[in-house]
Order: sequence, then C-alpha cells, then structure tokens
Amino acid sequence: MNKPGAADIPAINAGTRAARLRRLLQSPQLEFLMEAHNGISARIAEEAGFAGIWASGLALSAQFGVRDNNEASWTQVVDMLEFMSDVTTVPILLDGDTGYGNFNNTRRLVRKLEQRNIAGVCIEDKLFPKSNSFLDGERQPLADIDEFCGKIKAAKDSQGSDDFCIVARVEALIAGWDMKEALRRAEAYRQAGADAVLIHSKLGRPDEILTFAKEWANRAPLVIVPTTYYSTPVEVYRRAQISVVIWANHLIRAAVAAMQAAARQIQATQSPIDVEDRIAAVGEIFRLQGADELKKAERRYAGAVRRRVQAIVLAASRGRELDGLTEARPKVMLPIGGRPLLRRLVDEFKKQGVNEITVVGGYRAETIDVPGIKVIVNRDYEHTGELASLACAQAGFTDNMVILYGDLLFRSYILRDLLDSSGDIVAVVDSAAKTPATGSPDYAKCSLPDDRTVMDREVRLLQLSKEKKGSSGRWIGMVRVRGEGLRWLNDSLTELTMRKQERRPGLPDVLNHIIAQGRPVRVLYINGHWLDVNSLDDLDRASAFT
Ligand code: SPV
Ligand code: MG
Repeated sequence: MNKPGAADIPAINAGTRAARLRRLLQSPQLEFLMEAHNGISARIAEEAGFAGIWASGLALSAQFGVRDNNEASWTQVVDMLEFMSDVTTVPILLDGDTGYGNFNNTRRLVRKLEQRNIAGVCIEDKLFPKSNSFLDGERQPLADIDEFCGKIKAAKDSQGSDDFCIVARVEALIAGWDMKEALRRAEAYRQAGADAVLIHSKLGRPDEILTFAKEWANRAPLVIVPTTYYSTPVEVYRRAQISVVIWANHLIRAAVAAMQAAARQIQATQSPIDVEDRIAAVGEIFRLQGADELKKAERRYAGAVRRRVQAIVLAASRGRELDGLTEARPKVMLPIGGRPLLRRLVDEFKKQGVNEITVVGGYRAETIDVPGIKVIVNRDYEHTGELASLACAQAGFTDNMVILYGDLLFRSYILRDLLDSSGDIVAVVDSAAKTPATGSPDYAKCSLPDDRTVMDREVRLLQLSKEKKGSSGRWIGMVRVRGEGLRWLNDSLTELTMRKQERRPGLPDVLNHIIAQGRPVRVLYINGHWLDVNSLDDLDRASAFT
C-alpha cells in the first residue's frame, strides 16, 4: 500500500483517536510515538508534544514491579490503560504482546480496548506467555503463521470502529530467523488484514530494518522500535519511508534513574535538601493531576455540597477583667482545662469541617500559637476597636463566613446549626437567661420571641443594644455571613469606617447598620449551652464546660 499524498489526509489531530492513529500510520511524514506506562506519564508524553502514545508492555509490567512475561494480567493492563486514556487526548497504541492467548482472547481484548477509547493494538507473533525480545530472543519460539493470521482476522472482524488499528509485529529477526522469513510473515499478516507491520530488530545498527524496508517497498505502513540502534539519525528512517518510530521505554527509564538518584541521596544524607531543587515541585504534581479543574468545578457545582466556610475570630483584646492572668498573653490564649481557649474554639470549627480559620490578634499577638490558623495582627488595637480588627481581615473575606469573638465556648450543635441555617446574615441569639452576663452583653430585639415548639419560623433581628428590657435574648457574639450578606457587610464596614465617632464601633454596630439599611438579619435561637470568658468566675465556669 502506498502512503497517500499530504494533501489527501486531514489534520492528524482531528476525529476519533483511532482515526488519528490510522492517519499517523498512513501519514507521508515520519511520525513518533512515546512510551507511557500510567496516567501521569501518558499526560507528560502528550504535553511534550507527541501525537501518540505507545503503551509499552515492558514499561507497564515494570511500573507494576513484575517481569515482561505476562505476569500482570491483561485486565490489569486494561485498567491502567483506562487511566491513561482518561487523562489524554492523543491516540494510544497498546503493546498487546501475543494478544494474551488465542484468537478468542485477542478479539475480546479488542472490544475491551475500544470501550476504553484505545486507538489500536500491536500483537506479536510469539507464544503466550511471551518474554521480552531483548531477553534470550533467539530462544523464543514463533507462532505458527496461519494461527497468527487467524488472530489478526479475528481482531479485525471484532473491532467496532473501522479506524481501530491492528499492528502485526514480526519477531523473526529477533528469534534468529532470516530476512526472507521476516518478509514472508509480514506479507502474510498484511494479507490477513493488518493495518501496519512492526519489524523488530535487536542489532546496534539499523541495517536489518533498512534492508527489510527496502524489500518491503511500502506495501503497508512500517513501524520500528529503535531501542538498540538508538544512535541512528531519524533522517535515515525518513529516507527509508518508515511510517512510525516508537521510543519504546524512555519514560520508564527516565523515571527509574531519577527515582534511584533521589532515593539514594535522601537515604545517604538523611535529608531531601539536596534533591529538592532537582525534583518536580508538589505544585507540578497537582497541575498534572488537574487540580485546577476541580477547583473550578467546585465553584460551579458548590451548591451540591456544603460550601467551604471560613471563620474570622476576633481576638485582639487583652481581657481587662483578667489583668493578672493576661500580662504575657491575650485572653484567648488562657488555658482552660489545659488547652488555650482559642485552641478549643479552633477544634470546634475543625470538627465541623471549617479549616480556614483567620484570627485577628492585637494584644500580645505574637503569643498566639495554635496550629492550623492564619493570624492577622491589628497593630493599632489599643486605639481602635472591633471594626478596625474586622477591617484587617476584610481583604480575605469570602461569601461564606462565620465571624465570632475569640473568647467563646459553645456546644458543637450551635455551630453545626448555624452552618446549616439559611439566610444571608444569621446572628445567634440565646433566649435563655442561664449564661451569666459578664463583660458588656449585647441584647437582641427580635421580630418574634423564641417559641421553642416551632422550629422553622423566620425570625429577624431588629436591633442589638445594651438594653435588656424588651429584648428576646442575648447575642452570643457569633454571626454567619454568606452570599449577598458579604456585600452588605462590606458596605457597612466602609460606611462606619468613614464616620467620625466618639465611641469605637463594634460588631453589634455593624449589624445594626446593616439592619438600618433594610437588609434582613436572621436569628438562630439557642437556649444556653455556651459561655464567654470575661472574668475569673467565667474562667472557673469555662473549666467545667467540657
Ligand atoms: C515494549 O515496549 O514492551 C516492546 C518493545 O515490546 S521491546 O521492549 O523493544 O520489545
Ligand atoms: Mg512489549
């Protein structure tokens, strides 16, 4: 068969993968396939610019850590091909060894490969279980020609798409037969329906394959594997009208050499310092895994799962009523039952899957030492108030946050219910008078009192003030902000920051301002089960609150 002229063939990268492999085989140019052996190596081969991938039997078995003797089952190979196919777009040609059995096994293989979008399979005329061509090649028996032709016919007859490619691999030269036998077999395989012939040689020079190519005279596309005669310039193959060159094992060999060097070095020096700059960054691994796509998808489909929530913890104050204990650290670092107050708070958030926790410190902020949090410092905490502390964190605000005071202890269900609540801004109000009101409590006027028998009523916060009379409960210093609520919060923060005020505005002033703009702030009623730490008595109570 003659290769068609360049003008007759569509672009290599159009159409199905099988059609593209067919065009690679039939293209008048010399084309190249790169070996790959798993998902990440397949992706690397494609990114490097290869128009097709050789799923090498040697490399696949090596990455499993077994020999190239059909020790890995064919279904294990097909499973790996599925990963390779999923992460690439270029055609993949499987090195299918002998077809893993007789004609019947081979035709089942073809169907399974097509289901996984594999473009073609190369089968070789040896016996199952085969051995690698470079291991005692001449001792390897060849298949009976008729039997192998039957296998090719069965494979061709069972393929669903006309484009799926069967490459017949001639091992005569490997097994010590002469050129005549190689040509006889190649011709028989062509007549049986093979789409291309792979002629393999283990010589250090290309002499055999060049002689073969000359005699073959382009009767069907010719594929070669220059592993041993690798120093031959590819121009030689062009001139010989070879169709496809397979670089058959270079990625597994590159990976093995790099892994050996890194492992030895880290073991010898007991440190990765010397290898760190020579190995791929973790970020590069994430990139190859497509981490960015998942981030985008999360943004798009976030409604389906509980959105990532951020916690903003206001923890700038020293805790005036606790002077004696807060010389060296802020109130939030006081130990309660052996664990700093802030640590307990952070643990509660983590329990609910809230892992992005920003703490705004001020007084002795350098002593805030709790793992897994980000600390932002309000350096002017002495002359500013909560509003300024909030503003310090404003750049990192998201439309899904819980803002709260750092001196709170609460039962887990309170945060859980707040995370499950609906409303753009939701304030937690305690309708029971059980928690002693120390410090400077904020009382909540609400649209409806807490009716503990009716769960789903929408209750609005009308105002926070120091006035207990007429209130429906006490705001505990915790508020949820999401969706539109973020814009309302930002608007009010900007507005209040610009106003000159006698008193330093706090979080209650921000909520009151939002309400005054006609924006709904909803109430989540609770009934005790929390405390805030303002006094020595509170500290005693907090120790008992476990
Ligand atoms: C493979 O890559 O597994 C091959 C080519 O079959 S070779 O190892 O050269 O036989
Ligand atoms: Mg092989």
